Amino acid sequence: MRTQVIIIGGGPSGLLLGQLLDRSGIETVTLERKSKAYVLSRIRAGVLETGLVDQLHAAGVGERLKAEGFVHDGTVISYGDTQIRVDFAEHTNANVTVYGQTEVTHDLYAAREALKAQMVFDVENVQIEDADSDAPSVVYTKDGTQHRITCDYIAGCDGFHGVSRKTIPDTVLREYEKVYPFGWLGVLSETPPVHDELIYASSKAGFALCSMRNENLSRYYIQCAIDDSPQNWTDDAFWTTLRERIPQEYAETLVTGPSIEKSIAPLRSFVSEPMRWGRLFLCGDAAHIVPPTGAKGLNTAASDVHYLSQGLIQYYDTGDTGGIDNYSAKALARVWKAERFSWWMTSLLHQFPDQSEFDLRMQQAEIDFLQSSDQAQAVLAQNYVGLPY
Ligand code: RFL
Ligand code: PHB
Repeated sequence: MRTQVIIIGGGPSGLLLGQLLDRSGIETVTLERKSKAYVLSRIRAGVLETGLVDQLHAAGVGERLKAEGFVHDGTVISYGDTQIRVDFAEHTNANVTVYGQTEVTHDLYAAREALKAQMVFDVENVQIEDADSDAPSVVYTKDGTQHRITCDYIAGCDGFHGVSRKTIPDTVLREYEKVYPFGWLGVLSETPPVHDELIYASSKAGFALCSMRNENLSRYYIQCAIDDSPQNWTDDAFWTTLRERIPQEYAETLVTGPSIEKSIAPLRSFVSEPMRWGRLFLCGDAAHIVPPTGAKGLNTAASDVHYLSQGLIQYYDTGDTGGIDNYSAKALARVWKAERFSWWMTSLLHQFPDQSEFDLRMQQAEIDFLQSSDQAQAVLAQNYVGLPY
């Protein structure tokens, strides 16, 4: 079998890329290791930059997002007794949309199916061959039978644990990593959000985040030990800890209920360079990871998809490889800025096990500066709503 572009991974990056390419008349095949139901059961990001929202509209999947997404014009940063509302609208003329990654993925699957896109689920032993030649191919096993697809290009959209990045020789790849000494315990509950904007809260006992999905679905996170497990946390213990970490006015009005999902995510900053090797391109979590503080994971995956889809469309329309040749450099320039912002938000708002009194004073000084400076708030707002593509 032969196609133009093989997409490895049916997460948000792979689905969005496939949809944008197929709508431009480029033939794709998507290979996904898991089932569709499994991919849709993952609860992850919730905040979409306008760049991603625009791309979802361009991909023909903006309708439900427009009807059901919530536009947020600001966020609350709380540190001890200090509360700062950062106004995105005032500082940037832009906003973010609160709409879960699960919903984005659901809408993209519906659109892929409507286009009769070629998607193969439950594939095993995916191997990329000859990516550095003019005749690359991908081999995989499905129901015990091995298949081979030849192609022009391969998009590695298979997340942090995928095969794509590992295919690039060590002599070519450079990896940069920072692992944080804590995780986030997240809870989803069918309760009204405690506030109509997100609250990023740092207290002496650790970080907490109040987020949401809709009027009756809340997403809360608390900083936890890196080796902690969701089974160690009863719902009551979670709510008590959350209340201790958020400003009193919200602690008093917080509506609690049974958790419908509880999971722990580790926090990591990671970048691998370059994002292209021969005819293989890395996209999204396959190439980089951010800690979730700042909500940049899904959004950075989306900017990669933008650069790559534009480059491939340019190539298939005109034969010009300029866009794909610049892909890695362009994508990485934006990735590193998202890495910086996520690292900064994480460093500012968490309790670190080895934190000294000096480190605490640095956090406090940073918060005081943020509170007193319009420019500092503008910088936060500009990064939070998303840097231009
Ligand atoms: P994904 O979502 O990991 O999708 C990759 C897909 O590739 C499949 N796959 C393979 N398919 C075929 N062959 C193979 N060999 C394969 N290996 C893997 C996988 O099954 C999967 O379906 O990457 P993508 O598409 O780049 O999307 C990136 C986003 O999902 C990610 O950046 C964000 O969700 C990150 N993230 C969060 N970001 C936020 O902005 N806010 C959050 O609250 C937030 N929470 C999270 C997160 C990521 C998490 N991970 C990855 C552990 C919570 C978690 C737990
Ligand atoms: C979420 O709603 O899951 C969420 C929102 C903002 C973040 C991280 C996660 O920074």
